[in-house]
Amino acid sequence: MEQTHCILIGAPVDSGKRRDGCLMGPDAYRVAGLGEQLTALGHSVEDRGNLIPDTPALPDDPHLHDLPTTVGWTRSLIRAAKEAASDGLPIFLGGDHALSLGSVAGMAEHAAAQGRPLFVLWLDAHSDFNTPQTTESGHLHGTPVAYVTGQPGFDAFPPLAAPVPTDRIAMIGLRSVDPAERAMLAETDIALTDMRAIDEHGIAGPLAAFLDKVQAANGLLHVSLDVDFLDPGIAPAVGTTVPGGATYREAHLVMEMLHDSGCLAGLDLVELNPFLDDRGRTASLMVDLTASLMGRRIFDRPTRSFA
Ligand code: NNH
Ligand code: MN
Ligand code: MN
Ligand code: MN
Repeated sequence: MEQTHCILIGAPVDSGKRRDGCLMGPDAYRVAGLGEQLTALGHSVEDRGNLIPDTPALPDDPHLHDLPTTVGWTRSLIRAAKEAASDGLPIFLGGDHALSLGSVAGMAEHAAAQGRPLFVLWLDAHSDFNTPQTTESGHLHGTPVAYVTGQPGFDAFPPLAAPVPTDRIAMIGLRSVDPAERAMLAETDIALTDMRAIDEHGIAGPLAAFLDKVQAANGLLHVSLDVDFLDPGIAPAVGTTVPGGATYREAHLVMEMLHDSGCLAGLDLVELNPFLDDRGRTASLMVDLTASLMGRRIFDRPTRSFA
C-alpha cells in the first residue's frame, strides 16, 4: 500500500457563523484517534498543532458576522496550505467551513506552482456559493466556493492568486441551496449532484465521472467534507443539520472510490461541533471516513458473489 505523509493542521475557525463550538473540532479529531488510525494504515503523520489567525486591521461589516476574524483565518490558512502541500498531504481539521476560503485558495496556488490543475470535490448539504453581498445570514461559512472561483464582492479578502475554474468543481449531497445561490449556480458549469439524483441513480456514477476528469487532466484533487453531507441520524454534531443526507455506506463508498483514484492532494474536515455530539460518534465517524479515504478497505482485492 502506498504510504503518504499526512500533515494535520488544526484550524479552530469559529467565525463563519453565529453558533459557537467548531473551535473544539481539531481536538475532537485528535481524541477520536485520527493520527493513530492513519499510522495504523502505514502512513506517517505529522501534527502541526493549531493555527492562529492573522489579525487584520479591518472594520466590521454590519451585514456580515465577524468579517475581520474570517479574513485573518483566510490569510493564515493560505500560507499554511502552501507550506504543507509541498511537504505532504494536508488534512485541515476544522473549524467551520469558512476554513475553506483559505485551504482551497492555498491549495490552488500550490497546484498552479506545480503546473497542475486543482479540482475540488464539495461534499455538503449546502452549495456554499453565496457572496458577501448575496448572503442572507451574513455567515461567511456559506461563501467559500464563490471566493475560490473568483466571484465578485470579496474585496476584504486576499486577492486570489489562482482562481479555480468552475468546470473543475463537483458538489455532491446538495439539499439546501439559497435562491441567490441557485441563480448563480445556473450560470456556471459546476457539476451538481443533489440528493434526489443520488436516490434515483446512486452516488457512484457522478463521482466516477468527476474522477475520470481529474485523472485525464493529471489533476490534483482537494476534498472538502462538511459534516452535514452526512445524514443527521448518523452525524448529529453539526449546527446546520439538514434531513435526508448521505448514508453510512454512501459516504464510505465515496471515500473508497476517492482512495482508489490516487488523486487526493488535500482534505478539509469541517463543521464538526463537538458540543452537539452524542458520545463522540460524529467525530469518530469522520475519523473512520478519513481512514477509508486513506486506504482502509474490507478486503484487499475486489470480492464477487459465487456464480
Ligand atoms: N446557505 C446558508 C447560508 O449562507 C447556509 C450555509 N450553511 C452551511 N453550509 N452549513 O455548508 O447561510
Ligand atoms: Mn462566532
Ligand atoms: Mn459547508
Ligand atoms: Mn453544509
